[in-house]
Amino acid sequence: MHIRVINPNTTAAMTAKIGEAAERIAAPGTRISAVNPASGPVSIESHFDEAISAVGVTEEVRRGEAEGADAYIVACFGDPGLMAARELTRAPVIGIAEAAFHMATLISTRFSIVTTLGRTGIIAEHLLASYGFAGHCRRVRAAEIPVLDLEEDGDAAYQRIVTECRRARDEDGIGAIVLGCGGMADLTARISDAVGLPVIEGVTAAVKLAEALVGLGLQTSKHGDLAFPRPKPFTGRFSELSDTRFE
Ligand code: 2AL
Repeated sequence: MHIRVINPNTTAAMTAKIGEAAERIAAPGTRISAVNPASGPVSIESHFDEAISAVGVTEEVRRGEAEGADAYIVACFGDPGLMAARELTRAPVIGIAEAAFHMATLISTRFSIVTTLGRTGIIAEHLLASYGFAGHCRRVRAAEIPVLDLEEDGDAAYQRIVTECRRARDEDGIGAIVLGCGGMADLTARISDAVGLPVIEGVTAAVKLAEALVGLGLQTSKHGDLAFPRPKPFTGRFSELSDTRFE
């Protein structure tokens, strides 16, 4: 089984960390290939960053199709380009935010999210609403650390995340915590030990869901809006997509 893990930002060190976390949790016989787009933002912290990175996500899915990937993971907590990616393949495509939300509801009745910046927390609130998980999430908290501080200032970032997770445990009336950034993929066990609650992190959750879907033989439905995009002319910088038959 080949799972393609796409880090939508262009920071190779974060891609390597995400890939290692995915490999550690993957079943024997699962091959992980971790990639990131060649062009785009080095971190994703805004709607604008998400819009640009979504193009890169679709490009990486198309490359994965050429290599025969069995499943894809979109490894940024905003799940940028998730629905577009699903249109381009029959393989399951899982976003790390939706994976973490699903897992959290299976082991707790209420969870809180601890993410990087307040503004990305608002993006997470949009996702909770659009996915139908708003009633399960008590609070979205931000450690107020830029995404790349997780790479460059790891220990200070870790301390701030743990502090916010302890506040969530003590104040939110929750049973579990969801970590809200792909760059936190290596912190799950450490934070869970420090906080004493189940901690769910999306990259690892998504690997296990991808293995389950592939094992069940379940693929992305091509009936309805997730059908392959209709061939049509594209203009300007996207003209090479003109009349592409994605199937
Ligand atoms: C993210 C993430 O997971 N990767 C990234 O670059 N930005 N999202 C976030 N909420 O910090």
